[in-house]
Amino acid sequence: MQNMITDKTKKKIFVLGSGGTIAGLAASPVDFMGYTAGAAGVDSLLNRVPEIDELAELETEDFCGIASENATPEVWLNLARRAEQILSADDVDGLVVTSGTDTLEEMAYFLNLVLDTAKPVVVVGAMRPLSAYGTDGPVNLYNAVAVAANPQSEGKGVLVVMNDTIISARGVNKQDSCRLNTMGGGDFGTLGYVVAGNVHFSAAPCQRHTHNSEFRLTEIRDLPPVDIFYMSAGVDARLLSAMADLGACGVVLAGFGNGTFSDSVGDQLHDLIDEGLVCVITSRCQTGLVRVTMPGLVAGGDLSPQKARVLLMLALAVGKTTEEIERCFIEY
Ligand code: DAS
Repeated sequence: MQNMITDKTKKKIFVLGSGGTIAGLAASPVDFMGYTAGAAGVDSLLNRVPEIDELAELETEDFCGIASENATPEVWLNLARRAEQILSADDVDGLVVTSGTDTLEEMAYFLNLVLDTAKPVVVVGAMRPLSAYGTDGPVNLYNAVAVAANPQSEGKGVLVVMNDTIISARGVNKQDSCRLNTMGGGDFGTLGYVVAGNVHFSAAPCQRHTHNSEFRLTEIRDLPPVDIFYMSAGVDARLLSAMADLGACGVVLAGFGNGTFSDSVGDQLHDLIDEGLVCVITSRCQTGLVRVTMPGLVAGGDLSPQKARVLLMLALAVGKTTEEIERCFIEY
């Protein structure tokens, strides 16, 4: 379903599909779990909300049709390269990426760090498959296009739109396993609302992103392995050295509270740092700031463990020193 007549009074928004529940299909409209993620193409999503054509001139492409629990850093890299190609076209005013929700926050933050653009980029998902009663996908997509076509969205970095809410890629996190309001922004991630296509911003991101980022795709061949070590009472610290043995170039520690960990984990961290691995300390807590709790560690600030992993992979990919990585965790 495309506009046959190009209406130049409208922005041109490109919709790139990457799978997920938003494109999920199940045999029954009351089956919210047993669906095939990514089974429907972007055009069939658009056909479910024909009014979307009034918002913008649309062009579509199905990039991939995966469940995002199977997304990898390589998928992010390839999708980012395609996105940057699309955004480089003079007649494209913005980009919407449809995605699964399980790793949406990591992919959105990665795009936020590497896309060299000031054009609006909006990532959108859904919690109910396209085939379900009350599916949230079509309205989320309608709202995502409205945000991408809105001049106020320019220069704000990658945005996530779900459940009538506009959230920064840096601040967004999936908070609920199954409900429509799953995407939260923590303390500083929620930037505004979009209700039935009506966009209202109340905040803007502070950290560096997109056109103001130093990370450029042309300098990134691949993303080195970085693992997350999740603290729990009595956890076996040897798992950390196992990560190094399996080739991790860096480790993100999801510490307790303000970044604490057991003595045995501390001893292992010392060994990893001596072996040349970069270790970033974050917290299991949903919000709050983490400072360095042991010399040699890099403070993860208020980034979640999974977001810190994205930033550390990028920094290592372009050969940043530990001191430069400390700066990156302050600026991004
Ligand atoms: N199937 C999961 C995914 O693709 C859930 C979802 O998309 O919402 O991330």
